Amino acid sequence: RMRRRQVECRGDIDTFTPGLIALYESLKPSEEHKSKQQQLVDSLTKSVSKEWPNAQLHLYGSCANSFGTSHSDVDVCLQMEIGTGSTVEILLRLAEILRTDNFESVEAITGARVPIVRMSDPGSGLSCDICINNLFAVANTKLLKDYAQIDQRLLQLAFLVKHWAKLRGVNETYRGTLSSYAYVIMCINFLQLREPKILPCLQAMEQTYFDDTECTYFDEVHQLHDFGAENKESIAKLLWEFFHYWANHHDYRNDVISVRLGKTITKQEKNWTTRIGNDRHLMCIEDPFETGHDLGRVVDRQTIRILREEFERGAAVLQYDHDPCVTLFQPYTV
Ligand code: 3AT
Ligand code: MG
Repeated sequence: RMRRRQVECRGDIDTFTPGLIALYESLKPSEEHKSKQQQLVDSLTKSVSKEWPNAQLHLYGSCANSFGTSHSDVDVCLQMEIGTGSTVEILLRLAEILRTDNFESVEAITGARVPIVRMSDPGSGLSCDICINNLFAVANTKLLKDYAQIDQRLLQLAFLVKHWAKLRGVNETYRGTLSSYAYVIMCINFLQLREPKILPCLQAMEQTYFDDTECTYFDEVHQLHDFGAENKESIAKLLWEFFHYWANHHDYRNDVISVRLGKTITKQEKNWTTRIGNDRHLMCIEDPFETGHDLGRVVDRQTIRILREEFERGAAVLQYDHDPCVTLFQPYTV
């Protein structure tokens, strides 16, 4: 197993907490942004219900999981009976309708793992991804939202990590780095593993079934609002620990992080030891519901190096820089 480097955090780390909290506050979406989202949802609902009156429209992703910023797009899932047609046919028809209704840059992306229509709404200026019957996405959205209600340090940490990832250019799945969703999952698992724990493992707790799928878990999170109270770590300390974990502690060769189990498990247990097709399993992040799905599947030999260098940089900046709240988020330039 990997050599574990023992490093102590700098003594004055907590002095950076107010700056980080202020940054987090500035990233939260404004009321104006929320009303623009609603505007988009309203005009989309109008377009969709003309053709498919029984379709239900669900918001998923960061506009509904509480991890959204003012820069986040709107993710929509249409739930409908598709009868004999295929999802792709529906998406192509949807693209046609949206063009007729004057949405802009309408594009059907049908070759992706999750086929979508992407468009932008001139009314609100927002862009939007629409998928069909992707109930896993709706379920994982609720899971993230429920975790966020247990301890406010999750939202703070995840906003900062997402912001860092965007500015440092490591939030681009099409280039082999990680999705926003993967970063939030990494934050949840990290807080499940603190001592004392800051988050529980909702999927391992006794549950009252709120649906009949495998996507159920203990969701009465109002009972858990003081769960992490015994742990007094500040957000600056946690952010440093997060980078330090991914830079120096995580066992990339053997381990898989699992929010479902609230711990790390081995690649062996998941049969993720070798490359299968395009899934290289170099950095393994288990999806909480689609457990055969590795959220790090896009990471390759080159991008894993880039990611690890960025984690190291993050830890070093928080450890040694005199103004880490600025330096950490300096945009990456070549
Ligand atoms: P942004 O604020 O838009 O960056 P987000 O939370 O909307 O963040 P994404 O746009 O990456 O995140 O993804 C939108 C949602 O799609 C989040 C999650 O419910 C679902 N999702 C994304 N990637 C995956 C994945 N690899 N596996 C399963 N669900 C995913
Ligand atoms: Mg999104």
